[in-house]
Amino acid sequence: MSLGKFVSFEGTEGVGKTTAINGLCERLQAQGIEYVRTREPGGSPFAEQLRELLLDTRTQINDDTELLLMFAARSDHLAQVIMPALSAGKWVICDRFIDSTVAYQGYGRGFGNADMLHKIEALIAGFVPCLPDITLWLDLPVAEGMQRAGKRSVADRFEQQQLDFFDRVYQGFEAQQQAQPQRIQRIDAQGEVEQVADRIWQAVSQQL
Ligand code: T5A
Repeated sequence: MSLGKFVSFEGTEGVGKTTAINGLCERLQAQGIEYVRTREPGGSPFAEQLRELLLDTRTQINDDTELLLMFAARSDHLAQVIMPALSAGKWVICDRFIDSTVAYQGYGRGFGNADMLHKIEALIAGFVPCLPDITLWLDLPVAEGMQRAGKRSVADRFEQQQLDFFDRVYQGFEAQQQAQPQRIQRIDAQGEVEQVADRIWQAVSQQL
């Protein structure tokens, strides 16, 4: 059985993941590569229900509950969508995955102390045996991403956080990239859409 490739996109708010994924999907299609495009939190019917709750500004939950709901959504998404697609030889292009949990819940929510991060890592190892083959971290200054995102959307529960929260999230992505440079490739997300798309294609086409 030939497995497809698992590609995830990461970054702080509004860095251009959706736009970059559009570009990658066009190129995969041109190469005749079958893929499934998905996202987190969400991606399966049940996980999409959890996404609505997680992003809803009226939701009042503590940080532990938020973390567990992220894992619950991921567990269903993996079982219902990601694993079946990879097993069928399709590529999976996922907007956010495990690195967002470490960055947002681990660093952003302040679970950043070694003890708590260790517990998060243990959860990751236990619940998510499936890591992406390649992760593209779109690196853009936090303020620039916020400006891009702010142009077109109403703030969700995460986007309502203060700037220092997103600074910590950024540090989380940076630390993970440094710790796992083979899997997590840093992509400069500044510049024109086409320039960013070319950088991504250069990284992804090495997997072909
Ligand atoms: N979360 C998620 C956790 O806390 N823990 C977890 O474990 C997971 C999985 C999900 C939220 O959940 C949190 C993180 C998030 O807060 P999301 O839908 O992924 O939410 O949220 P965002 O990252 O905010 O996604 P956005 O859709 O808002 O942003 P994108 O997809 O990064 O950016 P995109 O492509 O929509 O672009 C934003 C704007 O910039 C323009 C686009 O046209 C658009 O207007 N743009 C550019 N402009 C200039 N130059 C470029 N190169 C541009 N590229 C795009």
